[in-house]
Amino acid sequence: MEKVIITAAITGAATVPSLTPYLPLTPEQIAESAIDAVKAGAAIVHIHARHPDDGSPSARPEHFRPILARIKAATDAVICITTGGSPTMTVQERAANVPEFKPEMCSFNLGSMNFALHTALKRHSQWKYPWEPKYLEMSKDFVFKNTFLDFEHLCRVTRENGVKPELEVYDVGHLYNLAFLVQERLIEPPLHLQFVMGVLGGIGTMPEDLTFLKHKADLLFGPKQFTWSVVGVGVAQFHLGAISLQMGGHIRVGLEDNIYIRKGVLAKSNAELVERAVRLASEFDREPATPDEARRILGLKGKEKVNF
Ligand code: KMH
Ligand code: ZN
Repeated sequence: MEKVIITAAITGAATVPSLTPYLPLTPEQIAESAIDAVKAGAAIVHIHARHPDDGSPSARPEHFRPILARIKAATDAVICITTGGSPTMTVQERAANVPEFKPEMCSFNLGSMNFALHTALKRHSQWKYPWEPKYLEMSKDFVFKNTFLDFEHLCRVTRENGVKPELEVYDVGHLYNLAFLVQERLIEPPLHLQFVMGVLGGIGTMPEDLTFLKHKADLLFGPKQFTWSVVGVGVAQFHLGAISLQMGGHIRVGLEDNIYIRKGVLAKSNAELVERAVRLASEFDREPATPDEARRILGLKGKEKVNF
């Protein structure tokens, strides 16, 4: 079977600092965690930025640049910058880092949806930063906006800057949104799909949820027109990763989406999560792809063509 591309999602915007002491927050911590994740076998690192003073999510280029430069200097990894940002950002703010940094990849969220994080308030009551409980509570009435006008903007900036989208699919309707973008020639195959499973507001984490999404993608695009990866949110991350590995898919792990190395045990780093993914892959006779093998599989432009 083809090599498996392991993506490490380093810090994200959904995991708030008080949920785990191991979440990288400062630019230095985020960069070093990504470098260690690459050493452990990740070919792609998926990067969000945070305000250095309180760890709150940030879309500001000055918070991204030191992270990107450090990872590029220390590794050959493919860098995927988020355009999802956080619930407190406009779509323009979120997408502005694409023309700014011209990364090899960026995320591309394929539909508006509820993106509820407030359940964490039931499990936690001590907060390091005052923004955390407010942020979680606000998510109960938050719609993660990704309209067809937003898609047109993101299609344009990714095409103009040679950026390959990681197409975030949270539910089956998002595949139909994508089919429309392909039909309108706003986005060109080959596509790279990221099945994001387990967000409260999106599809669940049952095995049949995954096989259903993959089957729908096969019907809508044809199996040769896309590569695909799976990120399970929470403890399902490795259950769904195991199914993906058996089906020829790729896998995304990381503290952005899952703070546990196994049920009830906090992961101490992104590298630890990547190491488990590498072990799991070997059980299904799949080797981790190197960054350059990932570039070949995904058709990426190369790290010398980025703007950082
Ligand atoms: N953390 C995932 C649930 C993005 O960054 O644009 C969503 C995500 C999307 O990674
Ligand atoms: Zn993300």
